[in-house]
Amino acid sequence: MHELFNYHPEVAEALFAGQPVVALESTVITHGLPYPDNVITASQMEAAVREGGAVPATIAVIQGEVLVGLTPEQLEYLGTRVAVKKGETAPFVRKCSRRDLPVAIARKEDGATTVAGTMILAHASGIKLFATGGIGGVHRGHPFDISADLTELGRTPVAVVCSGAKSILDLPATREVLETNGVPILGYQTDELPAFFSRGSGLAVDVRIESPAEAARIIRSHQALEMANGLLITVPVPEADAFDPDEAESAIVQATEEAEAQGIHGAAATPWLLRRVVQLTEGSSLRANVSLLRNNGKVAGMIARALAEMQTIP
Ligand code: PSU
Ligand code: MN
Repeated sequence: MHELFNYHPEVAEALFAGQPVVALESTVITHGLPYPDNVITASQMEAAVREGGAVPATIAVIQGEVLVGLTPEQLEYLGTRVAVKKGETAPFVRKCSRRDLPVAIARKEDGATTVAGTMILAHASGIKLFATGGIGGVHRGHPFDISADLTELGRTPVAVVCSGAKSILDLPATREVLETNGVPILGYQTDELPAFFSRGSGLAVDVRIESPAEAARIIRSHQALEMANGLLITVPVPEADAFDPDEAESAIVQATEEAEAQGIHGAAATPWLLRRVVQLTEGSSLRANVSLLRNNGKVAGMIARALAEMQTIP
């Protein structure tokens, strides 16, 4: 645990006792999903982590304070902040990747943590597992717009459970950067790297695993080697809730072209594209999004439990 962070009592107790804990990010709440679906989904994801056998710890910054584990009131508060600064009085939440965390904390702002930001705070707290929907990657047509998530995965030892990345990104390039950074891509009951809304991307994972115990064994040997990097565990969206790949692709192509025409890039690109894809698909992509978030929470909970069980065996 970190002495400067504020732990939810249940999370503090679990960490102290060596019980399984799964970190959850907050950018998906503030920048990834519309209100009130964001708050509802975040609490369903917490419930799914419990169902898997672990304690959920949603991570965020509120008024400059790092919170590890949120109360329902804090979740609602974050879910109703606006993501874009509109004037002095508008509630604003900073999207916090690695570079943003010191700024948000020093200025006592509200901050939502990305995959990179959440990995940093989870690791500082002794949390080994982290569940989310999709990671950032290399943007299509912008080979130098590489998400800090990929760099973080190369230098922070946390296992990230996700459904790959949205094809708003250049997935082959994203995969190459992960390889360069030494990040193994495990496919949970899949041979293919999932592409968020759809179960496959046509790209191979590095290794297929079948069970939470198998994932835990790989994390365990990664720990034994004292490697500094992270691991990626990719889980396809549940079959019944997958979103039609062609429909997803055409919305993504349109959104990407519009972003290009409007000159939207940098940190604003991902949130803008996510919002636009939801609008273009009239919310029908939302079902897949909610479903995979819950499922990933549950799988991460099961892996965290398997890992905690292994660690108690002498
Ligand atoms: N992809 C999604 N949903 C999300 C994000 C990515 O499908 O909510 C968020 C995550 O928090 C991720 C961040 O870490 O966007 C990546 O932003 P950037 O590309 O600016 O690094
Ligand atoms: Mn970027």
